[in-house]
Amino acid sequence: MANYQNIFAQVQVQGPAEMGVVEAGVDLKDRTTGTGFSTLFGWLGNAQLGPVYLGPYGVLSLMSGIIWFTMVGAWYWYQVDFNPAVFMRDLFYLSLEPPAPEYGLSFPPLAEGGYYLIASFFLLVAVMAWWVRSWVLANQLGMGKHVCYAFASAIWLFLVLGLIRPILMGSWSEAVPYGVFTHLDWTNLFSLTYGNLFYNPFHALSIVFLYGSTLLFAMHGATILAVSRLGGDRELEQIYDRGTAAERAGLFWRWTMGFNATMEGIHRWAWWFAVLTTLTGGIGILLTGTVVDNWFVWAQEHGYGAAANYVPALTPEEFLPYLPAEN
Ligand code: 07D
Ligand code: 07D
Repeated sequence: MANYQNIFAQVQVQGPAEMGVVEAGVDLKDRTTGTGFSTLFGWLGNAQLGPVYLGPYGVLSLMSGIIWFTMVGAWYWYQVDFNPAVFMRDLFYLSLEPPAPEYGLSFPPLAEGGYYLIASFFLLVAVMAWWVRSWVLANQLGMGKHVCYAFASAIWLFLVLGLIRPILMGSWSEAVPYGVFTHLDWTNLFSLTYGNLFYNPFHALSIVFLYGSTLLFAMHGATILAVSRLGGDRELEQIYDRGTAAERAGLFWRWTMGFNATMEGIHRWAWWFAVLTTLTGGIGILLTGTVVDNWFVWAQEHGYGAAANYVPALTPEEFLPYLPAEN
């Protein structure tokens, strides 16, 4: 049995709550007092819940986020005339929309986008405060800032979509609406308006890294699970022993494709792929409408894509016999 202690077959040992390192720099007054244990959480990760270090930025972020969420929800209620049945039925279709183009970057009346701008302000504060928090907590634990920088890359795309690009375009109307399906409509319309985003090479790069992230995650996750029966998930022993699960994991890939990442390097691969998804994505969105108005035309001019030099497999004459006969 001991050989098979992996994510699916775990022995959950439970002792007193583990309160974590509290060396200099860790502010204990930010720490919540309560801890709990959950067998369900234990199956998914660590069974212990809490304590959490909230701190001023955590409180600011949560409060701001809740205000944004409640403002959006209240607007939805208003949209359905406070009818709970319609609210539930139409939840995914309801939307808080940005101001109309004629308002530019000015502050419109509340019901015509002013309310949207106020809600957006709270969302911005919530996301930024959460980012600061990721910095503060890493500092307290004496860690590098890799999580902060990775999150900053996501925030870069978020800021391009909702703040930087609308300002460059001179209109809040460019921002993304707050609705489940309406933000899909926005995404679709954005692509249509600017000549199909497939011809934006930065969209392509973003897709490369998004797909690449899933591949790397699958490879890494699968590899570690595959050697967990040899203790591969116990990282410490893996560092100083020969013939370990980690070494076999590396050898598996060297034997399979001639190259293997290192225990450290695989996490750099993962970090860069994830970060580059939103980094290149943000560049692509920033260029759209500001530098490039139509990506299809751009692609034609730059030989990106086949249509300009497209040689059909059949000439029209050759194609004629295949057309349905006229009655
Ligand atoms: C699994 C981590 C947990 C996060 C979750 C999201 C909210 C919003 C509030 C309705 C992977 C929590 C959601 C708090 C609720 C209101 C007012 C992360 C995980 C579970 N999108 N998008 C979704 C956001 C953009 C696109 C789902 C946010 C761009 C497509 C969810 C942003 C474009 C599809 C969602 C954002 C775009 C989605 C699931 C911000 C181009 C889908 C997200 C702030 C990038 C999918 C119905 C998920 C879907 C989906 C949230 C931005 C495109 C509602 C918060 C403008 C094509 N998006 N999105 O699991 O099912 O992420 O849509 O930038 O197919 Mg989106
Ligand atoms: C949105 C980063 C910001 C999010 C933050 C999170 C909260 C909630 C609450 C946890 C996601 C804030 C969180 C507030 C917290 C809780 C409870 C990351 C975000 C800070 N596309 N497309 C991409 C594909 C098409 C379009 C990226 C594929 C069409 C637009 C990605 C296809 C059209 C935009 C991607 C495809 C179109 C994108 C997003 C295929 C529509 C963007 C990467 C196979 C008809 C975005 C450059 C990401 C972008 C984007 C994939 C097709 C439009 C790689 C696979 C042609 C407008 N598309 N797309 O990580 O960057 O997003 O483009 O067809 O803006 Mg696309």
